Amino acid sequence: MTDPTQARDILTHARRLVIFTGAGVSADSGVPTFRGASADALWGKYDPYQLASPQGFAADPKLVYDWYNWRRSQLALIQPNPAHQAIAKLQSRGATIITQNVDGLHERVGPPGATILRLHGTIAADRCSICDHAEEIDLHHLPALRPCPRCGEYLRPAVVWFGESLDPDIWHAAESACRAADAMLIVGTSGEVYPAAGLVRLAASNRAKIVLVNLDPSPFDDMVDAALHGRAADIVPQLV
Ligand code: BJW
Ligand code: ZN
Repeated sequence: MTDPTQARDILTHARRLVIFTGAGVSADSGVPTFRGASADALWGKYDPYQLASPQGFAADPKLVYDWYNWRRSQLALIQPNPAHQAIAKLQSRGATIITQNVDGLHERVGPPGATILRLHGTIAADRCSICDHAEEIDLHHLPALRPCPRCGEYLRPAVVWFGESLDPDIWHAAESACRAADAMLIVGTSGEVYPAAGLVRLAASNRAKIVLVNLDPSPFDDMVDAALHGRAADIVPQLV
């Protein structure tokens, strides 16, 4: 980790702080990331287009649904880590959280009722692609693949897969927050997935100061004001 003084300074003086998180913020809770050097990284072991695309679900709905249930069963056992807790402190001081994560860990520690802009949906619900019927999922009592009670299509996890559009209201709220931000804290994202990764450039082009916390090098390293490489659960609490 390089000197955190400048990063702390940026966060202390921010008036409109946006926190942009990815899978790395949950890695210290035991949630596998998608990419990165870890041997557990999901896309190192599984094919993203088979398991996280509408075409993959159409080809083998049970395979995809069971894979999501496996991830749900992992999530039922894990807890938020000190990075989520530190981020929640910033949130209670007015920061906006934009997350790519579907794991719900920010919500578990954040101030009750606080808004979190979940760009890629939630794993704790199913929805119907045809009629939009949605059902919450209890992570401790997982249902099997089943048809939509309204239209008969298979219900699928309420996440955003490759080739699918993000919820336009959430996306526009995220863009507005980034345009208005005077500082951004990025935690634990490879910055490879769009349009989410474009939010960093949007904030930077509106002159926000940017602090990055990530284990591995990322495409944002050269455009940020302070880059701290290491584990989120170690570094983020030191900045807050
Ligand atoms: C730590 C740490 C520790 C580890 N502490 N740090 C070119 C070709 C083809 C397609 C495209 C293209 N350009 C753009 C696209 C479209 C595509 C895309 O971006 N593809 C790229 C991969 C090339 N995007 C989309 O399809 C999006 N929709 C869209 O664009 O709609 C318009 C459109 C329609 C049709 C055609 C084209 C465009 C939707 C993207 C949906 C992403 N979905 C997933 C799965 C969600 C459900 C689920 O969870 O299963 O979302 S993929 C996966 O990646 C997940 C994540 O939210 C997302 C981002 O990952 P994230 O969070 O950055 O995690 P990692 O694992 O990548 O990185 C973790 C980082 O943490 C690493 O850097 C580590 O170093 C670090 N780390 N431990 C701190 N302890
Ligand atoms: Zn339906």
